[in-house]
Amino acid sequence: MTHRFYIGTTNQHKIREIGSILHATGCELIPTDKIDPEETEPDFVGNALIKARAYAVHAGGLTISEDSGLMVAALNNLPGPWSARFSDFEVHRDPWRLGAHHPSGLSRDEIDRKNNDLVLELMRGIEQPRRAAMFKVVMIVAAADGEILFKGENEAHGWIAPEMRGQNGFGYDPIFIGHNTFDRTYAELDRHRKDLISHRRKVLNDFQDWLGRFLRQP
Ligand code: ITT
Repeated sequence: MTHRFYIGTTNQHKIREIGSILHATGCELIPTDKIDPEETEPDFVGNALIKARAYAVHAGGLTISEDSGLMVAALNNLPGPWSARFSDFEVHRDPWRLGAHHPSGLSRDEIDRKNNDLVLELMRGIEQPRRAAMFKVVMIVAAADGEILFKGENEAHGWIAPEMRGQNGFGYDPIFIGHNTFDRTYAELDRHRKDLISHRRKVLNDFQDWLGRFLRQP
């Protein structure tokens, strides 16, 4: 039996990873229009709720959305919810915080590279064990009337690599070494390997538990 969900995101990499992880469960993902609602909250949950509601109401059916990002302990958990466009911000030290936002208009690939350069530069001189980091994700399923049916949070722990390595994946994958990836960055992993261990895989395990209960409802 096929279960159809709209997938509300502008990020093709998320669609590929979520689609690949859910493939065996009989879930089919239907891309929506890229309405790209403004993410105005200072946390992942708030922004995930904004996206899920906006996309579900727009699509008119059950919709999966997520907010995710990289949190680096030594940088006061930046880039955090600002991960996607981190290098468009001024970053202040002591305490670490974001300053003014200067939209660069760069493509996703270009800005991913600038984001990685910026994190590596900010981490210069910071040695292990102070390079700890994690990928965080909040995933939501919303109904066409905006009701929230599922909310899951999960994370994958690791640390920031000394330099960019690898060609696979997206975003911060070239600078993130998982605690279980034997010193390889996520971008050096075969995509199936990342799909087995990532924050997205973990939250989708929670999603599948919810889906089982949801489908058994009278
Ligand atoms: P939507 O909001 O349209 O879904 P987005 O890419 O802007 O797309 P987010 O606001 O959730 O999504 O930002 C997530 C950013 O966090 C993403 O652009 C990457 O820079 C980073 N990120 C999230 N998951 C990642 C992963 O698995 N590997 C590497 N970087 C990741």
